[in-house]
Amino acid sequence: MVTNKFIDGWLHEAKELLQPDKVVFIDGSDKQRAELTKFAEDEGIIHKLNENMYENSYLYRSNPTDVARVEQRTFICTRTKREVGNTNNWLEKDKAYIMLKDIYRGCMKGRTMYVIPFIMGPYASDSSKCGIQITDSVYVVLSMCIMTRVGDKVLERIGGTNDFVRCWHAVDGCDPEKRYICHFPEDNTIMSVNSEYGGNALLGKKSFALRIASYLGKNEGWMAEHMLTLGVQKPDGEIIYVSAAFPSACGKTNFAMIEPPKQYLDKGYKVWCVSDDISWFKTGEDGRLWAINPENGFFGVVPGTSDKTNKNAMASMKRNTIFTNVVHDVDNNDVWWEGKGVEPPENAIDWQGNKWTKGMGTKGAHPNSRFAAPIENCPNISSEVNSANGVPISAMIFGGRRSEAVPLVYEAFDWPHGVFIGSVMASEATAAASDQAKIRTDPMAMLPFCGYDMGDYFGHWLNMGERLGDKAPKIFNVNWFRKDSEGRFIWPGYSENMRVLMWIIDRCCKVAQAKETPVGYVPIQGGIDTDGLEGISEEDLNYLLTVDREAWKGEVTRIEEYYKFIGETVPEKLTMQLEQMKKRILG
Ligand code: SAT
Ligand code: MN
Repeated sequence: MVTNKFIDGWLHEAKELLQPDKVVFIDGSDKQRAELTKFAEDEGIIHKLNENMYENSYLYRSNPTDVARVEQRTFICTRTKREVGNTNNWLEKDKAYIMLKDIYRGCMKGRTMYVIPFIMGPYASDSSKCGIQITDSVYVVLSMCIMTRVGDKVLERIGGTNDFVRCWHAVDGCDPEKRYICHFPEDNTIMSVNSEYGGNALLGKKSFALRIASYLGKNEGWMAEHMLTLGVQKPDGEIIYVSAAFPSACGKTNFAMIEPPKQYLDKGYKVWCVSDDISWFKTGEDGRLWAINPENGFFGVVPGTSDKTNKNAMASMKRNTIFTNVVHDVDNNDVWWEGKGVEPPENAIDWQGNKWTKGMGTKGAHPNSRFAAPIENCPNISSEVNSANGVPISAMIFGGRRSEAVPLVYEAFDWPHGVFIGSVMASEATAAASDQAKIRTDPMAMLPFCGYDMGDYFGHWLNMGERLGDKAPKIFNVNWFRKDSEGRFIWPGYSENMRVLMWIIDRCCKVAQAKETPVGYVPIQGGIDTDGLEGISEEDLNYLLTVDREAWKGEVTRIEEYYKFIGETVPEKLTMQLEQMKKRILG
């Protein structure tokens, strides 16, 4: 094994503090993974499911207090608050180290410390970055083995350098009062304690690939975004790639794996999934923006996933998958969840481990129950997912859950206007975080994930656009969630979102027309292909594409307040965008 004084020194410090009985290095071999899986099964930590339904797949039930990200307890720790701004929780970094070390002290006594070397991004890519996570949770080890590329090969890549993120993780009784997710961007360090939930504990994911990486990206001239990436292959074989940012639990995984409606398939269209949650972008030699997926697996919301809503996700969870907090169908040793599209089992255990029937009126699966599945399981995974350069991006799409005001789709006038649109996007609350307001502004879907000041982050987006010039992707906004006066969703969503995606692709290829509105360009009448689309009238569609000036006056107020909240770092170019929009709306 490679010797590295930085790794040795850090692990020595960790052992002294955590005092584990035993240290186990995760080498990335199938043999070791099978042994750890067996161990977890024997200990009753995970439960093996019916092999005929889910091959080598397991059910895990979390501590009932530990089911989502905890934004109130997530901190960026720096010297001064200026670096993190008003949208992040801040702790002075020396004080944070002292507090965390007090919690960590001796917490692995009598147990094993696992050491997981992992890489975010393909081995072949220069853009990829390495980390090492220590943890005492075998569930976290097995989940990391799905979500990231792990093992000895990563240590070889790190070589003798200090170029790795130090990821501390421990579960010391899972006490919610002592739960902290802390990031030290200046020190390439993450410290997480007392949660095993994905976004809090699989530190390659939100903590590294977004919070630390966004900070590195700003300093190094690239971008880490909460975005899916997909490619639409046209009948002539050309593939156009787009990326899209939606807040957690707003359908990124469904959109990334979208199954086009039949008539598109018949014509020869295909969609390829590159990433369902996070994309890293850098400018390529051709001057365009290129994306890689830093992850190696999916950590998707389970409820609502069915063959109808996301066939590819259903196929992705068929093997080597860990389900967390879903219903156990005891007779069939199967799993079930609300929205699976089949009747619930008679003999069932709910996500908290209690006997459960539908008639009880409670949810059987937790609304934020999840599946962790290897990316290679996905039937429409892109052949570029392991490539060194990634894929060139033609469009970036923002979106959220908005029952009012926001049109089905609109296009920014140019890059700065697109950055403005992203900077003020908002969404209604979901179950992905436990402490959300009803509707919140969530810039670029990065509110919980940006590792530094939000105004500086907007500035970085503007700078990237300047660098890209006329090669910059076009920017769009979508909203699948507008409701009618009776509170019903108007747009059918899921597969049918392909129709909106095609308008976006056609705009990128300069073959679709648009008309100008105060908020951006929208499709002209007949611009969205409705061939074969049922249950939606032309009137509905017109309504979905209208800009309601009255409602947008409210948006202007919300945006003004939000920019005030971010403070002085909001770039002047964006306050100018706001003024211009205000004029267009107020007339
Ligand atoms: O919990 S995760 O952060 O991994 C999923 C999400 O909330 O986006
Ligand atoms: Mn996410």
